[in-house]
Amino acid sequence: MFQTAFLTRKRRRPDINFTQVHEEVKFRDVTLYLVEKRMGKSRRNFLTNLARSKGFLVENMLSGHVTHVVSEGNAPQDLWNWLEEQNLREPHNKHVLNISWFTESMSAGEPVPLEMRHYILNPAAEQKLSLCPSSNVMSTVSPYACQRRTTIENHNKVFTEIFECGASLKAQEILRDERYRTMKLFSSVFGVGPKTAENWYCRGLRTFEDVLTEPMIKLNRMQTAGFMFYEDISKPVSRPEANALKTIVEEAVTCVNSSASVNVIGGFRRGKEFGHDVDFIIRAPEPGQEDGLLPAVIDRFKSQNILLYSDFHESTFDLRLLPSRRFEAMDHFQKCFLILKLKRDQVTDIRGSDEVRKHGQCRDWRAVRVDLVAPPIERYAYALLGWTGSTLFERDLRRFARLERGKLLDNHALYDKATNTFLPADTEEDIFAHLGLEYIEPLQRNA
Ligand code: DCT
Ligand code: MG
Repeated sequence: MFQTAFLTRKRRRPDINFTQVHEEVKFRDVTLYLVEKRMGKSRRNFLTNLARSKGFLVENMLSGHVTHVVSEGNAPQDLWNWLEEQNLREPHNKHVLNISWFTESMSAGEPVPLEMRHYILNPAAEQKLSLCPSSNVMSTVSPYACQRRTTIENHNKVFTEIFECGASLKAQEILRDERYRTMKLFSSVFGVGPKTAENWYCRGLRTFEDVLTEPMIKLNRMQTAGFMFYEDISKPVSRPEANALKTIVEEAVTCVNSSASVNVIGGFRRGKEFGHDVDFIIRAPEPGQEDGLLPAVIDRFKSQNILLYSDFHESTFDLRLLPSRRFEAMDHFQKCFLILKLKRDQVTDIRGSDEVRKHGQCRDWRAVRVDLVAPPIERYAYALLGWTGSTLFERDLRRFARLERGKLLDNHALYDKATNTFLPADTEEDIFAHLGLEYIEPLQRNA
C-alpha cells in the first residue's frame, strides 16, 4: 500500500528533488543550478543527486541564490539568450560554467578553483568588447543579442528596448570586466588562488590597499610573504640571476650531501631567458639519500640569512598508490617553495640584475621565488621530465601515452596498461623510447 501511494505521488510530481533535505551541505558558498536544456531531465536528475551526495547544494530553480550555473551541450549564444530570458536581477553575479567544471569538482569531491577555461562567455558581449570599445551605448548593442525583439511592431518601442538592453548589457560588461581585472590582480599575489581572489572580490575589495586595511581579512603565511615581496617576485628572473641561484643551491646541497647534484628545470632548462621563478631538481644517487635533504638545505639558507620564506612538503610518494587518475595534480615528491634573497654582487652578468630601490633606498638584494624537488633516484627521470615542462608539452605527452600507447604517464612513473607493469627509466631518453617517440630536447619542449 505504501508503495502504491508513493508511485501515485511520484507520477504526479516527477521532479522530486525540489529541496535538499537528505544530504548534508558541505560547501556553503556554492549553490549550483544545472541547465536542463540539452542535458535532459534524467541526466540532470542523476547529476543533481550525485552532486548532493557529495555535499553540494543544488537548486532546482534558477533563483537569486544560485552562484554557479552549469550547462552541457548548449551553444554559448543559445545559453545566454535563455539566461537573459530568465530575467535574473543580477546575472553577472553568477558563474556560467561548462560541465567540465562540474565533472572535475565531482571527481575532486569539492568545488575545484575556477579557471577561465571553465567559463561559458556571452559571445554577444565578447564581440562587443572586441569590436566596440566606444562608450556610446547605441554602438555597443549587438544585433544578435537583441534580435529576438524585432518582432515588436512599434519601432519607437524597439529603440527604447534596444537602448535599455544595451545599457544593461553594458553595465554587465563593466561588472564582468571589473571582476576579471580584480581577480587577475589578486591572483598575482603569491599564495592567493582563484578561490581567495573570488572571496575578496565578493567582499567588495578591489585593491591591495582594500585587502590590507580590511580587519576581517587574515592573511596566511604564504600570502603575507606574497604581499611583503610582491614587487620583487612579480619581476621576471633573468638567466644570469638563475645561474647565480644555481651556484647558491649547489653549494648548499653538496654541503649537506657531497654526492648529490643539482639541475635547473622548468623554463630555464627549456632555454627561456626569463622566468617567474627558478626551479631545481636534486639528484641523490643512492636510494633513500634524499630523505631529510631539503630540510637541511633550508636550514643552511636560514643560517646564511638568505631565507625569506619557505614552505616544505614532505614526500607522500608511494608506488602502491599508482597509477593515479589525477594526473594534473601536484606530485608526491619531497619539495619546497622558497623565497630567497639574491645579492646583487652574486650575479656575475650585471645586465641581468637591476638595482633594487625601495622607498628611495638602495637595497643590495632582491627576493626570488625558488622551487626545489628531491625525488628518489629510481623516479628521477620521470620527475625531471615532468618538471621540465612546458605544462602544455607534458599534457600532450600524457595524452599521447594514454591514447596512442595505452600507457599512463605522470611525474612519478609510466604504467603499461597492457602488461600491468611500471616501466623503469634511468634517463628521459628511456621514457621517450618506452613511448616509441624520438627523443625531444628540452629546448624543443616549449609547446
Ligand atoms: N609542473 C608539474 N606539476 C605541477 C606544476 C608544474 O610537473 N603541478 C611542471 C611543469 C613546469 C615545471 O613544473 C615548472 O613549473 P613553472 O615554474 O610554473 O613553469 P615554467 O615553465 O618554469 O615557467 P616560468 O618560466 O614562468 O617559471
Ligand atoms: Mg619556473
